[in-house]
Amino acid sequence: MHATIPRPPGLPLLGNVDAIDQDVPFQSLHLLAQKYGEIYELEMFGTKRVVINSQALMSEVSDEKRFSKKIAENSTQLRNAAGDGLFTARLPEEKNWYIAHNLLMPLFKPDKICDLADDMMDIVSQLVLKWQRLGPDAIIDTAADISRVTLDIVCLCAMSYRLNSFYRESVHPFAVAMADFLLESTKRGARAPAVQNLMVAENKKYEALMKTLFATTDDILAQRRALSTDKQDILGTLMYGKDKETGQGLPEKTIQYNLLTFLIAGHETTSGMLVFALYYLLTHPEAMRKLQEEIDTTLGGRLFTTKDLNTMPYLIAVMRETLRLAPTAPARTVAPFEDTVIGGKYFIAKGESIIVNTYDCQRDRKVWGEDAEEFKPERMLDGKYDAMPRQAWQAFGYGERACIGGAFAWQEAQIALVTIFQQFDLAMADPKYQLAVKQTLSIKPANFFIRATPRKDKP
Ligand code: MNH
Repeated sequence: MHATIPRPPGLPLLGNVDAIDQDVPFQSLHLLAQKYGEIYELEMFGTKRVVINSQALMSEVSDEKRFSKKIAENSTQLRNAAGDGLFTARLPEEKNWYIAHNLLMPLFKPDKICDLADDMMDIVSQLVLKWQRLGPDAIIDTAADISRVTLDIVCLCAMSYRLNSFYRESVHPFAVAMADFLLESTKRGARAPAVQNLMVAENKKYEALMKTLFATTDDILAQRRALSTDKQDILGTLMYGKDKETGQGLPEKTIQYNLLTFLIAGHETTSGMLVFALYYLLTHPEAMRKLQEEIDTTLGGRLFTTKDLNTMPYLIAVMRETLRLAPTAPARTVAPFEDTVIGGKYFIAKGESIIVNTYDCQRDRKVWGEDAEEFKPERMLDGKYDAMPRQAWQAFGYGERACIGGAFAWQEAQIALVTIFQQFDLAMADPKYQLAVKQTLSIKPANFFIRATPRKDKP
């Protein structure tokens, strides 16, 4: 006999649509996980999806012989901008994924990513200059400035294109359009098509957002063609790369989908991670002190170089612990190839959505102990990270469809955090700030303001 998977009560027609707050869906998944435990199911417009919340189940559905990534309802909407780009491609049928994946994988190897360090430092220096000039009294919108960094970095590193977000009063219009697009896509994913069709004004606005997004990629492509260079960055590789086996290149539309994919996937996730890291460090002064000490001891005031990558254990522990408690891509969806049973008793039909609630899976007390909810970088030190149960930490996903940008983000985060703490003492603008999380697909702290005082005690 199979065990019944608990299901929160819902309205007959809508199922459990009302159980999910579409402004912060991860928060609803989290609240339901606290109530129902390691597994529950939701029904939306007649389709069932199972949500799993434990390390054991996450580990089980990471078996690529039994399960693969599924482009579920919310990601279907993302396909309006990201189509058969890497993140939203449907496998095995969308062959452009294999072409783009094979072409780009070599560019994302750690030694290739090292070549991007100067460009990353270039953008981080712009943040440093800004904060130095603002001075210690200014109240800084942390997420806005960190997003300037990560968006400009991915644009410069992947496409050799300067957005120059630091030379604008407000966030770049492209970034605004993208955030609105992501938010609206999430909501559309939860609406019945008949309802969506009636929302004429919303649909018009959505079309306009997509126009803005594709206008940017048109411009990036036009600029590159005008240059007639053979630069082998991500953009050049997408435009001119040919599949080794078939000699096939990527169609224009798929190139655009991939450019938007990199701008979406490569920017908000990393900025969320950095803002969460600052939040956790500012609310854990002892961790902040240890980190600053490690940076000062290691570098003695000189600039961070690629030789310093991965040489500071406490820094790495802070980053891992940040992404454990706040995996900025807080969920992913898989489905089984065949009817199957998980956890030894829960029946899942072939093709049915299983939402891996990474956020809760990475807070599993069975793995991390009674203090699982607490920020403790120490639990990632001294080989403890390598010794933990299989696949207990999945902030970058798992397997064939795992994040391609892991090494990119890891290097970027080290450069940004080291440089910030070498240059500034940070403080929360409001010492009583209570963490509030906002979600645009990925998550980040909302309304988190800081002050940055240039350090007088630099080594
Ligand atoms: Mn990223 C896939 C998290 C930074 C580009 N990324 C994923 C997945 C997770 C993820 C989780 C898998 C999703 C799924 O299974 O459905 N990514 C992150 C996090 C950070 C991040 C937490 C930063 C911190 N990602 C980046 C950066 C880039 C990038 C930086 C690019 C420069 N990510 C991708 C792409 C994919 C992806 C592309 C899709 C890979 C594929 O399916 O082929």
